[in-house]
Amino acid sequence: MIIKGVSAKTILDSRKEKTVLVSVKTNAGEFSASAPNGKSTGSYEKKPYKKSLEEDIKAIKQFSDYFSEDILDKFDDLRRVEDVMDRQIGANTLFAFESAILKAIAKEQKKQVWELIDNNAKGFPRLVGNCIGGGKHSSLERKPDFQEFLLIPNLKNVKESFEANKKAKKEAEWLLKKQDEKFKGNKNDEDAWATSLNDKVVLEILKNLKLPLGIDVAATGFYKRKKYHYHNPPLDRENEEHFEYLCNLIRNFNLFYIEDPFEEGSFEDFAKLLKKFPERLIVGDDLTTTNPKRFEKAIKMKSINAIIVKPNQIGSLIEMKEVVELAKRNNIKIVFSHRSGETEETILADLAFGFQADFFKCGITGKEREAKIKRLIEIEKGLK
Ligand code: 2PG
Ligand code: MG
Repeated sequence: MIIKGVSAKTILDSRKEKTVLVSVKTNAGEFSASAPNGKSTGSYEKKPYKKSLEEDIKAIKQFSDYFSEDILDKFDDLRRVEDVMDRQIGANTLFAFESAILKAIAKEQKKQVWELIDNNAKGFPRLVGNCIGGGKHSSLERKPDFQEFLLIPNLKNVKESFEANKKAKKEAEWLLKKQDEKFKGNKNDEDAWATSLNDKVVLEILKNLKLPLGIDVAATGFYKRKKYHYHNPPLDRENEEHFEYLCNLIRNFNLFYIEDPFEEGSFEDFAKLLKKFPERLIVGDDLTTTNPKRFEKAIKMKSINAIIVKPNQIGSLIEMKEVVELAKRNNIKIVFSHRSGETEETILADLAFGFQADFFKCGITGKEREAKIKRLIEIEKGLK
């Protein structure tokens, strides 16, 4: 496949914030891909744009005919693109560019994107769906301190799990209406229910749904000057108190999945929690930011047994692949994940399936998130 031209433009994400869409022209036609935006971003994420979105758009156009002599025909050929582009554009633009290239290669070879990664892929990831939200993703004044309350069905296939999550989310709406007098069906950034109830009451409600439960504490979001500052109810917890509080919740609500339980620098606290609960998933997101260096440290310190993979945290799909390979070598579960500001881009499903992720964290409802889950179901159907 040969790139004959590259262009980029601004589009809006599900939060109506600007993001980038990159298009490549090739013999097989024109292919586009867009990048999402995070809000509770880890400080070790790569910058989404080198200077600004607008500057990235200008920069990428300057390379419009740069690759016209280069034949790109497999996933690892992205390395050649990165050797040139890495210093010119930010992570969002690089991810969108590389995704558009993968679509073009796949089309030319009459393949699907996931087949460029692993022809023999078969196992499908388990869905992780955000049902109720608080923290930075909720605009309510009173809200849970944790960012996400997640449903993680363990059913026969993706389709059934998707149906189960949608049904459970409806049931949660009804339960919220009974318990939260202010609740009128409000939604948060990820189309999860936005409630004014606190963490414990939310977990009490979700216990009724009879599905495996998880939380994304996104603890960096409420950590300042060595304390975790809870608002609902207001209480500043020292490290040790926060640790004990989480241990109690994990036991009482039988939490199966715990993402970012501590702020992003707390490799030791993660390790302590994992030691205590080796049979649960202790998941790194802001801790590891899809960065091989951060991940190596987490492996060395035995901080986590699962890692979030968000391609636009790092931009480079080659480095993302390194993260996936490190995870597989060290027996760490892989969770491919959306961002809170999403587009209708579906390549995340192909990447998750191609790289044989264990989990796919992508909300439950909302057209941007459903598009990705539906793409995964389409792959599943195609394999039958
Ligand atoms: C997270 C994500 C997605 P954001 O913390 O896991 O749910 O949020 O995209 O805002 O970083
Ligand atoms: Mg997270």
